[in-house]
Amino acid sequence: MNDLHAPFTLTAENIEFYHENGFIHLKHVFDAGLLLHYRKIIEQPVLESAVQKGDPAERDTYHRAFIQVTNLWERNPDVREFVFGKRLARIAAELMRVGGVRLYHDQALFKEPGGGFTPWHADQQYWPLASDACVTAWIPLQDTPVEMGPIAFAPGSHGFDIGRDLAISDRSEQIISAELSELNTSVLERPFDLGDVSFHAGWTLHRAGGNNSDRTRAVMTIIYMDENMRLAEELSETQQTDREAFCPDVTPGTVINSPKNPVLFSRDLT
Ligand SMILES: O=C(O)CCC(=O)C(=O)O
Repeated sequence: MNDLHAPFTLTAENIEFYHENGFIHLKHVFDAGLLLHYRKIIEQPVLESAVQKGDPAERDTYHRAFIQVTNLWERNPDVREFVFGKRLARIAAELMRVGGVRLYHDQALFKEPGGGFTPWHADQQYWPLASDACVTAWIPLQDTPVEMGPIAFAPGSHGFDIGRDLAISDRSEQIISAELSELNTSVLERPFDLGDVSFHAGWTLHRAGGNNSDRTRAVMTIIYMDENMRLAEELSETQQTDREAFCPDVTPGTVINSPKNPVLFSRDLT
């Protein structure tokens, strides 16, 4: 369990890479056995949700891409222990060069066997956050070769003003992929070994291929934000929905410190 909390050494090059590219894929962040233990706990509610969603072939592109269950930490004390782990939270703070981080929310993303691709998008358009100091840890719960649909990134795209108003859909896939091709941007799609974790910034463009295997691609994500993050003053309809779900009763312009947004790691930077 110490592995959940003990510091992971990030180099200055790692932090520089994150700022330049808007993401980083870190090797061997966790022991495989630890993640297999948590997979058993996390998959229960996700599999129940998959049954309720019915036949993937009859869903739209978004719902064919993955089964999504949010804030599992509120349902299960063992998931809470995982999500409250200090190792990932410290990495998030160090990558963003902030003193500490709060939880925005967690989210399991399970791609079923034969599950569809995840269209190009940027996460932050959904989030009611006043700054871009937010990051998602993407934690696969098995080895994830390319045929299972690992997350893929457009390096440097956190600096592009592309598709920032597009919800995850066939349209976001078409428009963003066309604009990235026009800019000759490379796409980084790499296999993940169990224990690898990637971190991507709120505005980084990313997608994932379909799951062309006969196994479920189980992934847990944790979204962190600067501990001083404020609720944006003006919210789109989508951001309003997210605000009600993930930081209710927070006043626009004030620090997002609802009970759903605990500080998970903090250090003195002075
Ligand atoms: O896991 C996926 O298919 C997509 C992941 C994603 O969009 C995210 O974590 O922000």
